[in-house]
Amino acid sequence: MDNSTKELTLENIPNHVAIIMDGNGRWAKNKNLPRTKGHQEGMDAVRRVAIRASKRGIRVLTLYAFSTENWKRPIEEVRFLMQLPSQFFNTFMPEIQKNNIQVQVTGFTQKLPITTRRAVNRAVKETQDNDGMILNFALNYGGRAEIVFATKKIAQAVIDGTIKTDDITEELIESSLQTSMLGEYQNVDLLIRSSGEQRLSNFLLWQNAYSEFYFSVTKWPDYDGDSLDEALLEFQKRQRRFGSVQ
Ligand code: V07
Repeated sequence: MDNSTKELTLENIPNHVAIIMDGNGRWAKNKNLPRTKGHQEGMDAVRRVAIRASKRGIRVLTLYAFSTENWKRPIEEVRFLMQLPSQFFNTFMPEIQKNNIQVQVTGFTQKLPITTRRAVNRAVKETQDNDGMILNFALNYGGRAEIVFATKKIAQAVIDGTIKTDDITEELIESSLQTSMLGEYQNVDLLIRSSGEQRLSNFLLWQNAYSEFYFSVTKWPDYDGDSLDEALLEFQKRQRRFGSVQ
């Protein structure tokens, strides 16, 4: 049977969806606007996609907001990016609460400017009792740096005698990563990247080991709930093919 005509169902929704929100700069350039305008519009796409994801029953949505490499960008751009988290919550906190969304953060957050850190920590605290979707922002995140950090922590535990070498298992490594608070949903089921590039770019290296990859040509500021649905439908088609005899 041709399953290309099938519609999105509420079964087979991926638990953990992770998105590389690419194409903000290119979107702005095409419109002769400053890059910051692309980031600004990209923030509204975050709102649209988070609400749709929560309505679809996704348990965790992880968004790559700022990588450890992004510090190399011009200082004015970095400064603009660093005030986006507080702007995001000033504008959208009522909608986050109304949708029972819990905010989390993954990455080297101690190295963020104090104002950014405060805004994020406050949002995490204000939403900690919500039991709907986890909206997890990867902020100052790098996959290799995360693994190096976890490795040092484990090595020190061996030196201290708290654990033996044989206690190093996949489970122990997972519990040492910056996504450990996601518990049973720590591993990604569906990875989406917008704007046409087809690379992982150091995003959740361990956690993407078994995920489905979906690439969209839509630039992030144009991404919306229906773009997410297209990715979910493709995920379901692949699951059905995987489940059939052929
Ligand atoms: C950022 C907008 C989306 C496109 C990608 C780059 C620009 C939302 C946040 C954010 C982060 C943490 C948080 C709440 C909101 C954000 C940065 C950039 C650095 F707790 N969008 N967005 N952070 N962009």
